[in-house]
Amino acid sequence: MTHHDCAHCSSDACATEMLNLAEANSIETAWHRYEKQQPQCGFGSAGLCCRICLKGPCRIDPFGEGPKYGVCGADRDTIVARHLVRMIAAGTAAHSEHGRHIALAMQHISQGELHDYSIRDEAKLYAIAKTLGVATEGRGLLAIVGDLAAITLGDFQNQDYDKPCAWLAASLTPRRVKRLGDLGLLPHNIDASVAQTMSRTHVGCDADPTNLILGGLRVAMADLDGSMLATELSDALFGTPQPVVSAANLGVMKRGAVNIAVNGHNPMLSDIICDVAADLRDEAIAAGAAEGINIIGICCTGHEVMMRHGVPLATNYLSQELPILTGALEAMVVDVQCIMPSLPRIAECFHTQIITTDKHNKISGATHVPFDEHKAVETAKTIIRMAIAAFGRRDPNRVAIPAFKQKSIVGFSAEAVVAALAKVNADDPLKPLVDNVVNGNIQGIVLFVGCNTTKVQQDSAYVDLAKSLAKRNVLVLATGCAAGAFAKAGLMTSEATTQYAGEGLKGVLSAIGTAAGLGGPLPLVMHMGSCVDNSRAVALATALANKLGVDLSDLPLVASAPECMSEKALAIGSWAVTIGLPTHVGSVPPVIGSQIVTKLVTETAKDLVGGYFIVDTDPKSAGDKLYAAIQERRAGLGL
Ligand code: XCC
Repeated sequence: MTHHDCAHCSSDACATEMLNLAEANSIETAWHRYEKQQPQCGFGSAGLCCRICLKGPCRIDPFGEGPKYGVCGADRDTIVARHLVRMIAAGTAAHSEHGRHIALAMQHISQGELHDYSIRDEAKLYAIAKTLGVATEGRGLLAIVGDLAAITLGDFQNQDYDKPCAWLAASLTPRRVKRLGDLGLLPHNIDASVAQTMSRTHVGCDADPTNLILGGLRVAMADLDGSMLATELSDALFGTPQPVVSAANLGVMKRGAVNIAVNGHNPMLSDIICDVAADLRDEAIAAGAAEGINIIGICCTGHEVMMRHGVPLATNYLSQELPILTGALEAMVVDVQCIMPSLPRIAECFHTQIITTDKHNKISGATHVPFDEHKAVETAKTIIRMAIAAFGRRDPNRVAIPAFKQKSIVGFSAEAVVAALAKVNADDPLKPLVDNVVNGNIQGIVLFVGCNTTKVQQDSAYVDLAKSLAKRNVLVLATGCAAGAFAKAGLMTSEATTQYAGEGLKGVLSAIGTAAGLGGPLPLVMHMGSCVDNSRAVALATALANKLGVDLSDLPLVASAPECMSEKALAIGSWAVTIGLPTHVGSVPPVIGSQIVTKLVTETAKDLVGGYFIVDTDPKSAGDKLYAAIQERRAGLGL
């Protein structure tokens, strides 16, 4: 194996420590594999390699000297646009499949099945019913659950093309619903939007890049719909997050415990594992683990249980292989999305069990324990007992848990933010936020989303950008692996606010944090949850826009995905643009092979929907551009 400068790979101290260990033991990680992939294909990077039919692959010469058309006649613009919108559709399918799973669970609960689940947050259920126009007066809980499930599943089934998805229509600002409706950008059906995107990008169909990109924005809105319904219904099922003190980074693992990581996205299993772990504590102790069972999170399912149970976060996407290298991980339980197929290969060198659970997703080398929500507790117990058995095979001499972890205050759902603001002004909770935006103590709001990529030093772009914007009094929100980066870097603390926030922002976060009884300022970065939970930020922004009587595209609100990697991140970025946000991406999507597509998403979109992409790999100049976009929005509001 080639030698790495491990500090260059990641800005996370634990990751660097584990990467040095990987080097010493010749264990290959994502960073090693990335190096072996160099140089990566220039045609693919520019989006100019078309693999849609078997006459291909066709390549368009980026410099205009070689072929200009694929065998079918598709030009560079069509090729780039088709592949981009297919990626957005895949992202939409992923988020929405997660949403469907939750919606079906609600339906089954309403039918008296799924005895291991209940509606833990009735207040949230009633709030959703109000939003979706479901009657509650004098009705039983299960009847309401059934109606909500039916309306939600309608978003996967409606065949009336002109009737927009119910969740979007009920949740966005009236102006946004009208604007996107007029443009034909409000999807009628999540599944149909994905299928139609696949259909129109089949060989010989849509060959107009502008039309294709508009289709991409439409299917991206279906991603937002799927995310919204997944988040909101999960809250009803498992509880709406409230601020809780937790911890992040590999130092959360315990030498004396059976360590079980939950990795993936869907809370249907991970939430039950958290509940059941307490019941099996004595079995773990009997097996020699004096500290019992320690559940830790990775990626978005980690955020789901961190936000609701305070479960500590071990790490985020790019470093998901590294907890195994501590020699103290008994099991990693995975479900869907962003799970590295390399995990079983690394686990082979240790005693760790990699357990796949989703009925559609298996990984060779892993043990498959199919998850059935009808037997959720039973499945969770089986998995935990496998981990307890693995503890007996742990080699104590190989245990090397990094000593480092950071305190993290998490759990800022839109409801939790409003509740904190209500401590300042009970009659009009949003007023303190509006007043401080107007008087400039808060210049604007940035939502950090997305992943890690080997193309950026892990977490560094997030940390640099957040510090630079917070210093300029921009309120920072985060979800997904962005939130993981901030938690590990210690930016979800009151101390970080004191250290890094500009004076105006610091004053506001201190006043609210103190009034809300947090014993100090609100954290510098507010953790809003997993990637589907980006809809929480949309809910908060929509409430703000409605209060001001403006549209989302008028707010000094921007989004940034400086280390984005997945197709889901492209879907999120695309709906962020479509709802009107200037949206930064820091790893370049495969679009630069087409000037037309690049111009469409970075410039023309602004006239059409108000939002647009800012592509910039340099956090410093990206921060300046995001800040300038915030100032432009402030000027538009007369601020
Ligand atoms: Fe996946 Fe959600 Fe990206 Fe992280 S941020 S790498 S999509 S786990 Ni969602």
